[in-house]
Amino acid sequence: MQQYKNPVIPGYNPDPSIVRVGEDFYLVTSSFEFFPGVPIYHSKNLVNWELINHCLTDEQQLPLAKARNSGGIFAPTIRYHDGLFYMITTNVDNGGNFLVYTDDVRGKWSAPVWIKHKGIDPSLLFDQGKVYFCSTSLQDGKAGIALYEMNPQTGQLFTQPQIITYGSGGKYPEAPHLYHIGDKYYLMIAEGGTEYGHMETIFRADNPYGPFKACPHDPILSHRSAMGSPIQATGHADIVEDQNGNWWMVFLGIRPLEHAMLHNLGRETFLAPVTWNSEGWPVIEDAGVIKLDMNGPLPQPALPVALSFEDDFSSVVLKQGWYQVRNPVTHRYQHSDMGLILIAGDETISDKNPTGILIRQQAFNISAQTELSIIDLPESAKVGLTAYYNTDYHYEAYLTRCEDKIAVCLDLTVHSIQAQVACVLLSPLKTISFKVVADQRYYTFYFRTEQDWIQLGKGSTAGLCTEGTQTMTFTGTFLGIFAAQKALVCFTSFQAKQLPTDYHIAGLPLTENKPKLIQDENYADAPVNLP
Ligand code: 6LW
Repeated sequence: MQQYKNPVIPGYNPDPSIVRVGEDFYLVTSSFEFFPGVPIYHSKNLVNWELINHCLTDEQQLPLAKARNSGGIFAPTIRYHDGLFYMITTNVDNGGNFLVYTDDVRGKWSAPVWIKHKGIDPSLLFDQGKVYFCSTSLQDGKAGIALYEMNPQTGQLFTQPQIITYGSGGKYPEAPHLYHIGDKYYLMIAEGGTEYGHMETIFRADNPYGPFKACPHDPILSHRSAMGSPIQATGHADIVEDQNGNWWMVFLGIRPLEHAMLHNLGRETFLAPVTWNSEGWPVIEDAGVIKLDMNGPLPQPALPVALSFEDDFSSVVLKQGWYQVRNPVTHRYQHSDMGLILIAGDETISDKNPTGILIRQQAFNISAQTELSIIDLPESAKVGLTAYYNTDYHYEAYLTRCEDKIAVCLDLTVHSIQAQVACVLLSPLKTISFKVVADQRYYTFYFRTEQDWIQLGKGSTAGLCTEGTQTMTFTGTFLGIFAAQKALVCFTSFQAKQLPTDYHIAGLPLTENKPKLIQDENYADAPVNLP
């Protein structure tokens, strides 16, 4: 038995689905309005996961122009059969259910194969020469799980939809996966909705069409009664047997802020060992409640995890891990020997298609910094660093030109409220660096024109949390760089690194949001030189 830490894939990585091929595990998560779509993670030990590719990497596979905030790509399922990987998902704003496939999981996936079924959370079972497709279904206003037989190469559905369960009574029966284990068919679903009442339930039958009987100790996983737990909203799971015959469950969960039932990191991917009781039903930990520190018979030893990301933009292609909001306008991004050039149009960062690249925030205590050099900064143009949730929730420190003077400013946007909380005039300059330090209370922004970082101001972490958004959202916070309103800029570096959990900046209260020297442990001896 080895120890490991949850979540195994931190940051916004919801609706995980997993498959094993030999000694390799592949896991996909949903991606909503972000490009590229459906990230693919690889692991040998189920704990250390590397982002290796995406299933959806072009506009034909991933039309996002019409995608709402937290619209676009919902939950995916990955399966492997006869040398081919299949990924099936739903574009809820353009086309509905579709699958793509490939014989090289690290390569290009096929064009979309569309499937005529209205529902979400599609899944596949390859079984005894047949291919079963199941998904949520609303019949006569009643939510259930529908099953079909299909041809995965054409998307053709051979049979009429058969409702195989309405669930165990929880709202939103969804995220179905059908498994043929031993001489039984197991149907596992999520119920309760992807909030604090979330749960995972399982049913069993002698054939794929049922009748399905519920597991006597359902829900097999739920934190709905574990109020004190630092983990909440667990559910939407998939299971896999490892090469040693041990079973594992991956599922989503959230880590609310210590001081509020709010989460800014999104729904993350968690792992739990599965044991089978004498009646042949799965059992997860202590009555379906899991912990941050876990033990299990990992297929290979766990390695230390270092959450950091670095890019000197020397590569001609964007590094895995960078995301854009909806389909990128490719001519706005140019690789050069100096770095990554962003060529903004008239759009702002609140636009549906801002010019910028983002990485997932994977830890509460994290810092990100970037260095940039100005090529052209017309009046009102903006370039800088952002903590970004979606078009309506983002904080950014940026360089701009107002009345022909150069200034660094901090804007906070929450709902339809946009406030400029700091603005400092600077002498003309060519390069500048920005930094943001995040913790459970604040995103604190800094700028540097010479040796010392100067604190610009803060935005509250609570303002970038899923529970507070004005529409239902499913994503999490990103950190990244942007250019807006005709700015022409070259970013020369970007680094993000996890900070010690006890890392804390002796900060000024939010109300005093104007630039002032703040001593923090890293810059204890920094002299003040405000312009
Ligand atoms: C996912 C579904 C869900 O497809 O949210 O609330 C959707 N439940 O299972 C997006 O994550």
